[in-house]
Amino acid sequence: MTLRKILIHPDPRLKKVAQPVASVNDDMRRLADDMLETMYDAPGIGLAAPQIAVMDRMLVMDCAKEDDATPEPMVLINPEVVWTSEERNVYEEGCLSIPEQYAEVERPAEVEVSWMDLDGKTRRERFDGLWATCVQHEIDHLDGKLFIDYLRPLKRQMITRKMQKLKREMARG
Ligand code: K1U
Ligand code: ZN
Repeated sequence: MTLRKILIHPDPRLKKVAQPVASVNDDMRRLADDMLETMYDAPGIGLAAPQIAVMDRMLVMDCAKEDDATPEPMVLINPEVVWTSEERNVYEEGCLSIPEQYAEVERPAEVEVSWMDLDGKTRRERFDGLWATCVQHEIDHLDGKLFIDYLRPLKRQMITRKMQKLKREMARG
């Protein structure tokens, strides 16, 4: 398994729509392992392939985040939201591609998602709570959308400027 570098906003690759995966093979399984390792190492509760510059529609997540919780890693290929609840939920979101910036985002409280698993089987499940927030945040990454795109333009600009400064500092070393 290999730790992959996470792209930091602003980066044109984070604004692109990822491509559907045709079939599951060993390369995809290795990519899933790398993504889970990268997510746990960050640490984070989700990661979408475009965040590591892979433009495939694949995401990983594990929202069982209590310290003593049993890990519940999930790998979703070609995920699609097939139902959303009327009820909405507000959660203070973060993003591994926008480090140390958090903001409240309102989304459907429950969603039903269909996807292909690593055995190539179609799965369908209803998510609520943090799992629902996380799966929507990750599917947005596959569509080139970031949580800051839900914010007022001024707040979004402020965060983008902070990230540009961070990237300049990181490049200087
Ligand atoms: O997609 C990402 O950038 C990962 C992101 C997922 C996410 C967080 C919050 C709401 C929706 C989606 C993160 O994992 S940010 C880090 C984080 O939330 C966290 C890290 C360690 C423990 C608990 C949470
Ligand atoms: Zn994110």
